[in-house]
Amino acid sequence: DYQPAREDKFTFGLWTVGWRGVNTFGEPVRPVLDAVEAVRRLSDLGAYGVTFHDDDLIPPGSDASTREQILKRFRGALEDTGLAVPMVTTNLFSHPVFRDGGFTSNSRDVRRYALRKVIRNIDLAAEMGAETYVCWNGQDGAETEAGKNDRAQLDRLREAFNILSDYVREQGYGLRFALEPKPNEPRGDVLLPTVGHALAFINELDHPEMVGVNPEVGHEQMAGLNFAHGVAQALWHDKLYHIDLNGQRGVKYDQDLRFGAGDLKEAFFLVDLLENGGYTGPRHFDFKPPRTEDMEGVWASAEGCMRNYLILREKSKAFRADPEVRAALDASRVGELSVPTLGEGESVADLLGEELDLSAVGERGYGFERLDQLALDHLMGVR
Ligand code: GLT
Ligand code: MN
Ligand code: MN
Repeated sequence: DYQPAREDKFTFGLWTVGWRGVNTFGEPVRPVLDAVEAVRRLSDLGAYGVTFHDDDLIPPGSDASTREQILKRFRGALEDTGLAVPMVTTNLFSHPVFRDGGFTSNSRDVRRYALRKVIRNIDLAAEMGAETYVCWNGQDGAETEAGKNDRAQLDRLREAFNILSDYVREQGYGLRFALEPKPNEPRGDVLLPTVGHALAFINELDHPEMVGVNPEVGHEQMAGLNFAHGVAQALWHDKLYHIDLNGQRGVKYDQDLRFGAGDLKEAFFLVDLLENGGYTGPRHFDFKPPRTEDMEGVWASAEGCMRNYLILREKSKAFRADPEVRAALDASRVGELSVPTLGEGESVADLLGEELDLSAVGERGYGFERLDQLALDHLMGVR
């Protein structure tokens, strides 16, 4: 009956179910959601954990005693429900001071403030037992070219992660960072626009082993890229530290639809990959319930994210177990790609001594259409 269980590891950002439905032209449509209420409802729905930005939980500017009070209530709700906090992140985008970004603002004082804000929240993340610290460069980017020195911007981003990695090591925290790429929105062009850019950037850090990626379905699709392929490469590099699941329909503004809405076929292959590709982290939903919804609709939307994941997981299992699919995989030579091109003990001399029957092999078809149709048949529920 697709009832989520804790071991499914479904997690939600407080900012998702708590999103009040503002958009560029419209005011908020829903009331403020109390974090404790969010924890209780998510627990009732079968989630495993919650995640948050510092500001989702503690309004910026709160004094120390208010902060303590809020945290006490929140911890109480976590204890009552048993929900975990596997990931925490920082809001470096809402306040006007971040209008030119956080770690890469042209203003040095803003960059120093951004680092302080993150460091303070890292302490809280560690205390809550989080394993992953997500960094989304929300406002780091540009609308113009002349106003940004791109090389200096990358230097400052690297400096920030070197400082933060040193801090985490000095404190002995078990945290790892996960960079979240996005091609645009809110900036015209956002820094580290895709998974590929982020992976390349990580190699330039002092502690690359402490930094991975947190790809989001819609963000890669906004760039017209295939999300499942991006995630596969992140896994190949051992860099899939976390993931943001949601839905997006093509190249347009960031829709943050519930998981499964949007490109359903890519969602199927994504679940297939996560379930079989060695990813053991949380299945984190980062969606925004549409503004047409009241609070009941918000919970229906959250439920839908998990339900769709579970359905797709079942479909993927059935697809992999289907004897016709196995035969089709063989016919498509899918397994052959895992065989090294040079055999053990072989050398280039062996290659050079070989002939390929060009006309015969040139006629070889790969049968991908039949195989892919079997996937669609499973997905559409006719097999
Ligand atoms: C914001 C954004 C998300 C990021 C969050 C982490 S905040 O809602 O749309 O993609 O994951 O900062
Ligand atoms: Mn996200
Ligand atoms: Mn998004």
